Amino acid sequence: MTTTDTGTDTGTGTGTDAGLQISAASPGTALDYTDAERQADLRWWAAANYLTIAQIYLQDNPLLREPLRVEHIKPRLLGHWGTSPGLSAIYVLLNRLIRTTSQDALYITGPGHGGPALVAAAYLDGTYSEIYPAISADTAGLQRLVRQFSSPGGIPSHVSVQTPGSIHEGGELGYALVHAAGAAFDNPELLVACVIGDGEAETGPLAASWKLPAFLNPARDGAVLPILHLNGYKISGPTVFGRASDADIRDFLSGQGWDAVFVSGDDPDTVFAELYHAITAANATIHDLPGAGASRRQRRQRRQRSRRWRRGRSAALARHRAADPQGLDRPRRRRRHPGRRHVPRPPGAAVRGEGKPRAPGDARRVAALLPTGGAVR
Ligand SMILES: Cc1ncc(C[n+]2csc(CCOP(=O)(O)OP(=O)(O)O)c2C)c(N)n1
Ligand SMILES: [Mg+2]
Repeated sequence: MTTTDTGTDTGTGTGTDAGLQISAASPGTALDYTDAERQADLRWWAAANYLTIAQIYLQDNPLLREPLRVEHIKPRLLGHWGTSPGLSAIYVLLNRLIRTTSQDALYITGPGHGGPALVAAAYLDGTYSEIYPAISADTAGLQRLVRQFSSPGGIPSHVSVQTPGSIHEGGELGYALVHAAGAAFDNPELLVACVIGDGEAETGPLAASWKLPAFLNPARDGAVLPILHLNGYKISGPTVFGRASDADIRDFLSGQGWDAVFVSGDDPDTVFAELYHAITAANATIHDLPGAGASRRQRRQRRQRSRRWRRGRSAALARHRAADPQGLDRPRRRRRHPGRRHVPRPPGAAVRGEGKPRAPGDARRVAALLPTGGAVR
């Protein structure tokens, strides 16, 4: 569990304990992070931040090649800047972790209006232009990128189905952590890093999700790494965690089963170093939990298999995109047999067995077990 504050000191929350701290409660070994790597990451982050703010404010002159005029600014702004720099910082640090360790990872972002940060990241790594060739990597494409954001007929201010790689429509706060656990269950190879806004943390579903360690099994499930983005605000209003002391936050989270590590500061160079240290050490700690996953050899073999599968899938998608450059007509997936979908389950607690999840049983057999009329209470 890591908290980060890359913004200004709010005088509350992590701000009460000045400077950067890495909790001694994190025994995992952090990865090396050279000055050159950090400078490269900071340059990528600056570009992502520029693209993010350009999407929010600009409708023309996206590279500011001429002096800014009022007609370059969108007439109606939607979304806000608050969370995006933190999301982009974690994005680039996770990418470095993946490149260094081949760790399978999923990034879930909960805080409000973080969409432009993820779109900026996909544009910078080339995925956006690959899927939407009209949003090309030149000034004309950039112009379209900034115009489409939060405009009628364009894309929303949260992560949406149009965002490359997204698995769930955003917009409604509260479900980040429970989705992270859902992805990690029965997926022992996976690291799910999940950013939670301090505003989102006040929603009912998220407040209840802190209990997840009770349901995660290190031997069978992947690692869930929640990252509480404690910027002190929900849009413009103060947050409860933002007004709490570090000690109170630590006590609360530790009572739910999490081991809190605090990173705070307003100097990007230092925060990047400390945040990378915290994330990679936490990942190492989770992998070293007693009973965690399979042996290193088995893990490596599984990773290789999954990479081969992904390569095959990418090749199939590339063939499809070549035939359909607009990228709008996705390949249709074969539907499952209708009798196998939404099967009612008999009353009583479900027991998750060892090994792979299995398809639900035959609908008629399950129906026969139900009380008369087939109603499930
Ligand atoms: C369930 C729900 N309630 C309210 C909103 C409206 N809303 C959008 S962003 C936001 C603030 C979220 O705060 P935080 O997660 O801390 O993000 P930050 O403002 O720091 O970027 C709110 C209340 C929403 N999207 N979903
Ligand atoms: Mg916030």
